[in-house]
Amino acid sequence: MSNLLPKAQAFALRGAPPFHLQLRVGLAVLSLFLLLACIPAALAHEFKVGDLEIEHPWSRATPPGAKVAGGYFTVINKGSAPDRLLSISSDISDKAELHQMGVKDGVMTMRPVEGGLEIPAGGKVALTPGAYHLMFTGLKRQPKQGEKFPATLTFEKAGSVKVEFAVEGMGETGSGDMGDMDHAE
Ligand SMILES: [Cu+2]
Repeated sequence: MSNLLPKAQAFALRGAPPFHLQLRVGLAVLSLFLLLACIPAALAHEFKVGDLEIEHPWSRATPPGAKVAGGYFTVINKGSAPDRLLSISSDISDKAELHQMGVKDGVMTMRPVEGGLEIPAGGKVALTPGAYHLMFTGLKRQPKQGEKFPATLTFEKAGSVKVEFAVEGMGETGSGDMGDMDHAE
């Protein structure tokens, strides 16, 4: 009895935590490590340039022989001045154009956006099927589901940024289907 107490005190003074605590800390560190290891593949599909964040660029697999593919993402402007998406380029196609969907005389049409697409200060613009979108025209090959292909977006103020478009399934339509739309090349 008189021996146990000084030992316990000495133990406490050395500051070594009890074994079950060490185990818990060890497990916490391990699970944090595993969590961080998994994030880049699953979630971190986001790109930054200047005050802009480009979230989840995605495209769609295309049938053999298709000459166009859509491109979609969201741009968030955290700055206090508007910016403008001016151009897009990618090795996957000859050209990439900014398109705008609209209804003219009851018919859905799309036309190129002239002068770039404004990203308002403190605001965001979503490029989605059925609204503003990118059109990769003159495809050199078919994007395949599950792959990512690189592209470069150029903004008036923020400059250029390399992004990767994640290719989703052919049936992926987002908020509206434009699979039957005729795309001028
Ligand atoms: Cu289009």
